[in-house]
Amino acid sequence: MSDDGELDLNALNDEELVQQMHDDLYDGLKDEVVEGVNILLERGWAPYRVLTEALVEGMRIVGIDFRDGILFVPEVLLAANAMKAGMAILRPLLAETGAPKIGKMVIGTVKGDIHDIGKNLVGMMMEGAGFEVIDLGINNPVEKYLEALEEHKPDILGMSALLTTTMPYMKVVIDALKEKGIRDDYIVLVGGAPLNEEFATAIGADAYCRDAAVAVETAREMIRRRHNQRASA
Ligand code: B1M
Repeated sequence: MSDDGELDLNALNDEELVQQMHDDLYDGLKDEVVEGVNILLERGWAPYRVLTEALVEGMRIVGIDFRDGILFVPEVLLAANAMKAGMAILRPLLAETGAPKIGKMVIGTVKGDIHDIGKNLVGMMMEGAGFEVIDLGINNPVEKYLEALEEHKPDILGMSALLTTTMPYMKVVIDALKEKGIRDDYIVLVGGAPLNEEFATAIGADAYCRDAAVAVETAREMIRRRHNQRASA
């Protein structure tokens, strides 16, 4: 504690600091979360480690108490804002690989759904892995996806849904691609907490991505396979 009663984050060791950051995220204390991120980076932590151990883990705890009715929407919104402020610092660092572009992805959260933290994280990690990412934001109707595919001609279409009530909308989008005869022009990857592999298969997606790291691996592998197929055709 400093003289004015404020906790000095710099005085904490790494483990205590990460614990404190989980508490600060839970309490929606944006400035403190930002300070914690900066301190961990100054101490030599890799941006990805800060992201997963300090921020994503903190949000997981928020999610449990939201589910159990201990936290409510306004509090979770504050936590989400604090998380986003921390992510904003990490984003350029994660994207700073200098790697040549290996593909393009259009990504958006589906209609009726305003959750965007996971999608943003996937976008950040994909950029870091050398993909160009066009982010359509939240609450996207099928028309918005179709327009973006037409305009940007990506290799990959990514969709995110966090609600059991909005995840079926992914099928609406895939069915629209099929109707237009363009389904096979894109690799369709889906993700979000309530999804699983069976769901992805049932709606006709190419793969379910459990988290951002899996999204990157899957995208890389599928792009590689596509190139090989085209080369041998
Ligand atoms: Co919402 N919410 N929420 N919420 N919220 C959940 C999803 C919920 C599980 C909470 C709970 O009850 N435990 C629950 C859904 C229950 C269900 O459907 N079965 C829920 C609910 C009910 C609601 C409301 C209906 C609450 C209400 O109004 N009564 C409402 C709905 C609003 C709407 O969308 N229409 C609502 C609102 C909100 C806030 C606005 C307050 C806020 C969102 C703020 C924001 O995103 N800007 C919020 C939050 C923050 C959550 C929780 C707590 C955290 C979500 C999150 O950001 N996780 C969430 C609880 C939970 O998920 N445990 C919850 C961190 C993030 C890093 O993980 O998003 O899973 P995640 O993303 C991961 C993977 O899933 C994957 O990679 C990401 C990174 O590793 N992934 C992809 C995600 N998208 C991908 C796309 C890909 C690939 C991988 O494409 C290729």
